Amino acid sequence: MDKDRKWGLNTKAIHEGYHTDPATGSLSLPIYQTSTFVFSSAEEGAKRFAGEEAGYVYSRLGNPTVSAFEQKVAALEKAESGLAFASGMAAISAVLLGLLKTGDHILCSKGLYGCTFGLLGLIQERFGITYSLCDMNDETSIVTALQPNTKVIYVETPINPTMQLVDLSMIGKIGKQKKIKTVVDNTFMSPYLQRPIEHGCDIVLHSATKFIGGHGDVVAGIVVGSKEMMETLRMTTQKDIGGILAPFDAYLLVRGLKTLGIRMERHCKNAQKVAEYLAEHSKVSQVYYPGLPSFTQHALAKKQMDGFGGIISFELKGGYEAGVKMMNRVRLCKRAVSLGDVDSLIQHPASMTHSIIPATDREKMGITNGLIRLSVGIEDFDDIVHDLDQALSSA
Ligand code: LCS
Repeated sequence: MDKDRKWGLNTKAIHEGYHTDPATGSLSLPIYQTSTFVFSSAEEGAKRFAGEEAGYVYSRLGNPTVSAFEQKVAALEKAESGLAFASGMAAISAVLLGLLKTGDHILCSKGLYGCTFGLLGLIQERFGITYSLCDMNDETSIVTALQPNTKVIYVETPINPTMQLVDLSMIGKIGKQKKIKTVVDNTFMSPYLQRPIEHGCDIVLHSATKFIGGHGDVVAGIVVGSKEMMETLRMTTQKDIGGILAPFDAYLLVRGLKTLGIRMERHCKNAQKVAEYLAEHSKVSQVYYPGLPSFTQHALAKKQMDGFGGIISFELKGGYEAGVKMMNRVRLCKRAVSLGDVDSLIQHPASMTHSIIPATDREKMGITNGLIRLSVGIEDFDDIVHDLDQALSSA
């Protein structure tokens, strides 16, 4: 590709990371389904192990199909380098264990995906790496919550499933001033809608299972950041814990990414209309969607997001019982966890994705028993609303 040109995100999503196999001319990325790579001589093998010569060695340390995926996401996020993992949780644990040691502290956004919360509890109990949650509404609340041993600020924005936002420029600035690494879980937005590195944050990660893959057929994670940080993680927590991505899964993700732009535009368009429909519905008491002017952080959403995404959370006037009835009546929307698929998915955070979090902590995060999360797919809008309408009539 023309190195001097600043390619657009859609072009990068299609072309970055792989440019026609010179040996065969294959347009599509080859799946290098191999565990190991043959050295042309003993000396070459020794040089590769010593890091004196570039080249593949063993698929836990790098694989060409996986590298193509890593490069594509790094380019989309405007990062120097990327590292792929077997799941979003493998990515998060590799980052936290790679950056922190016993005695360090992590300052987190007020809400987090349930298993991230579970991981934080585990590393606190077993390894003495402590954490605390902070609403992060303004600079003072963050600076006050920092501890002398805070080494990482870790945020989701929007937060799963409450949809609350964190100001990325604000945490990027605080991180730089205080020399604390800022880590952003960008799963809900995808690099098409939000690029935290542009706001001064250090590391961005995703559950690539979601919008990046987009088709509900792969579980994966990706981390991007500076070349130096990614090399450190590659040679420590990725190499020695080993939660690597399989070549076939990397192929599916590269394929999924080619349509990221058009998928995200459609997710945003559908979700905006569904959020407006729900906000007007007589049985709905609250709708949390950053694209609604009534959303408390709508101005921040417009500032840092290029679109409002595909996820909506809402509460019904009839609370939990009404929610169960509604969820049992959907026909087109699927009752399933995960999000960001082309299919619309509906789930109940308190009893499903966030059930690992004790009820009192869940309530502090704003995850009520009546909250329902809808990942709006790219089906025809009229069909989604038809399904929600008939399901809500029972609630
Ligand atoms: N980060 C966020 C924001 C997530 O939503 C998830 C999974 C993860 C990390 C972990 O990624 P995984 O290991 O599953 O690839 N979220 C899920 C959810 O909300 N429903 O099912 C999984």
